[in-house]
Amino acid sequence: VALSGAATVEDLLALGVGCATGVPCSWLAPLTTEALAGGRLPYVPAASEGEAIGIAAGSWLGGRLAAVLIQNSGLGNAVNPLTSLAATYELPMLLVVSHRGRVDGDAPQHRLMGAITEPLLELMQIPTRVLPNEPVAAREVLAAAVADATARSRPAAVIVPRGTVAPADQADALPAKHARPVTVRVEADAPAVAPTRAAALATLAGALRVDDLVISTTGMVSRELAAAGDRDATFPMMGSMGCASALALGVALAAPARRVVVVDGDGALLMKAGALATIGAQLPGGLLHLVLDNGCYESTGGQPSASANVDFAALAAASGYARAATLGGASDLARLVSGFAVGDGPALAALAVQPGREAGTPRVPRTPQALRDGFREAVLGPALVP
Ligand SMILES: Cc1ncc(C[n+]2csc(CCOP(=O)(O)OP(=O)(O)O)c2C)c(N)n1
Repeated sequence: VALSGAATVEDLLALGVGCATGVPCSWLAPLTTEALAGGRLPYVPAASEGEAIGIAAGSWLGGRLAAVLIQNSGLGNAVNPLTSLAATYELPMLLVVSHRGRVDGDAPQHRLMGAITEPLLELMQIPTRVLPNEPVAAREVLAAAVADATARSRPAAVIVPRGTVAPADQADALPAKHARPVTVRVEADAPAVAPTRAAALATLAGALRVDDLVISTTGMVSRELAAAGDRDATFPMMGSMGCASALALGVALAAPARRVVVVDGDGALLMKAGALATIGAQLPGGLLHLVLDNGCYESTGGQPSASANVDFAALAAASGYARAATLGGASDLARLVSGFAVGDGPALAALAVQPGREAGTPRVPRTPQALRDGFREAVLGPALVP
């Protein structure tokens, strides 16, 4: 016996899973295919497993529990956001991990990861269950994992041995190129003197509306933005470098009526630039992606990044964003944020900022759990937060 993909997707829906994301594995293909074809469980194809963890985190913050469907070979790609995002902020998600290399005979590249999959999950303190191939028992295991994830607010994993899910037909329809407005590139008329990062963040803080949801990247960006105005609707990331835009995508898809602003660094964006294509494919209309480009990893001492030869607006435009702009200065930023409407996105605006920091900027003053709860309440309203 083997599980049917369709029935397993129904089980996930019945357990309250509202969204799936991941990177394909042939052993899990029936689930992915079913989610894509059935349309009952929205599936967001991620460019990397780490990005998928970011999307799942944002999805839950936006009110939709997510399942992350990945091959164990991609577990390594997910370690950073699992440890520094999901564990740090205590964010529930269901990991469905195929277990390649579990038994002899699989391809050589799966052998070592096959042997260390369960110990690696255990090292990350992620409770792990093996998915049985019998439907009733499988439903119980999935239910136990989801209960564990939600009751204890953390990722919980189900690992899937070979042959557990019955093979399905090949996914038939590849996504068509979506119809979208011609990308507008706005160049500043007269480049102004680049503001400092702190000044740009203060300008942003001043242009925000009360119910704007903001996600800021790890490092001094989050600290300086918090210093410019700590608010529940801002989620400062303290780790998971590169995952801010994926998390913002998860939020924007779960809360499509909201303006979602993500503040990225050049180094962080380049670390997970695949997310641009994911965002360009998903077209979250409320997403505004700001890149504060100081040409370096300022937070760790100003070491140069590779951004000097990168045109972030061109990169976003080429990735399917609806709008992309290179801003000339802080006043462009204020104008852009004031004028941005849900439906205009996804939009990216790159702003050159001076390297350097505001001396004495404290760490983000609230605990990760308080930041999580405040942000979720800002998305869902106090009545809806369990
Ligand atoms: C995965 C990972 N690698 C390295 C670091 C260390 N680190 C923290 S902030 C940072 C620099 C971020 O640079 P950028 O996104 O350009 O922002 P900036 O600090 O320049 O404003 C680095 C490398 C980290 N937190 N996580």
